[in-house]
Amino acid sequence: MNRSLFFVIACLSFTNAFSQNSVVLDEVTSGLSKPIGIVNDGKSNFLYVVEQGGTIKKFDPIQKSSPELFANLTSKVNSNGGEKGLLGLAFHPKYDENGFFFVNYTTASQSIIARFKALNGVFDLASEKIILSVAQPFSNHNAGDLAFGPDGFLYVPMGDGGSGGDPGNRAQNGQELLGKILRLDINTENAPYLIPADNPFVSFSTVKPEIWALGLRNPWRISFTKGGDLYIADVGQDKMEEINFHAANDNSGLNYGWRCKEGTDNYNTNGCGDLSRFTNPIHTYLHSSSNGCSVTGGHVYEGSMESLKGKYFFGDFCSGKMWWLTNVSGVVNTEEVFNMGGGQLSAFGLSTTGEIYVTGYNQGDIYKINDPTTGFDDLNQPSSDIVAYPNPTNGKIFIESDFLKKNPLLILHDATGREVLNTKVSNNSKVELDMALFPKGVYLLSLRNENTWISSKIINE
Ligand SMILES: [Ca+2]
Repeated sequence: MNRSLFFVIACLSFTNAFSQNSVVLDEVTSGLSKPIGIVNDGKSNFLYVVEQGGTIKKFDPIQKSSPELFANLTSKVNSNGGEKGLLGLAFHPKYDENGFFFVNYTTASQSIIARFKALNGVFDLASEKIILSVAQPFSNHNAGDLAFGPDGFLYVPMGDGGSGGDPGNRAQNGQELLGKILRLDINTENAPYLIPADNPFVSFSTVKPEIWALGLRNPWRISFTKGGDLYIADVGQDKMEEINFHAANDNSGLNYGWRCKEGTDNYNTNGCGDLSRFTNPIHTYLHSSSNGCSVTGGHVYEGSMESLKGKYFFGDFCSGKMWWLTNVSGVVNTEEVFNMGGGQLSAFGLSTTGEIYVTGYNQGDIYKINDPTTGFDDLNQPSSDIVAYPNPTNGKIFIESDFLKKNPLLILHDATGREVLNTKVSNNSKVELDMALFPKGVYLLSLRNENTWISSKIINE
């Protein structure tokens, strides 16, 4: 070992990590402006962040890279008002072949769903193909998410047009696209889109054929599981927030009840007929200073951490609370797992490997949801490639590894899984850490680059 490469980390960079009981959040990037969507491209490690003002930035959450501009749509987007802007993004299932991605944005008076092209990752603003434009009578309730189902069709949740109480009765009107989820076949060059032949209302004269589901108010984020189940978070009026469920392969054309019902309560039943025909949410929570006032739908965790598998994560923008929901054979349970504080939790996102990320809207940060023990559980590769001494230590500890020459990230997790140190090592074979700066306890030291990691336990006495 070349002692001349002796390197002291004089300035420890503590990352901004939250910690509570059931999950921990580790910051993976920062410096964003009003992030309201986190999307993967189906192939790479990159995550793409939708910024409400009209830009899409991408970063590598494993490398924790800084966000870089992917697409600038600010010339198209009108983001005047809290609920307008660039609101949704979905990559074509064959994005790596055709470069197509789809966005949902507002202009002064419309919602636009459009396709753009980024061949080899290079965005072409002039490639825009308008798929659908829908007039918005009010500035709020634009929903705006986009998602491809496992069936390859594009699902478009639409808000009820806005104001309060759905004054135009749009969500229950089958001739209106507002207040619905639409299902479109976008694999055509001869038309803006095609109607999938098995859409539920193709043979109904009273309901537009694009419609997949009815009775929604402001569905703020939808998510498919790998198996095709669909979770729909619908923002309530004054009383309650709701999570709705749509089972895979059900194309019966469900009606989720708004404005006849708000959650499980009746709201305005004028002209609603038999109320039992509506599909109730699988979970609601009442508005309160503790619970919040505006649901943010997330995803079912299908990544690598065993303790999180099968749990649907969602939260509330007003309170910042995050819950997970289990839905086993129709038996639904929820548990509060985190509190980010109000004004932060605008969106959840999935990586290609099923890991879940969340936005810090006000702060412009993105966090990865981790099991508190993940620092120990997912870093189980042999640690013989790291020599750490003295160990246990009550002060300085020296870390030697050939891997240090590969410019890895050096990450330290405490016993609760909280990330307490995250710093880049540059071309060194030996690092000195001053553990006196940290509380006593067991730590997991790991060295990571994009391909691999190694780790070793450290005891701080
Ligand atoms: Ca409802």
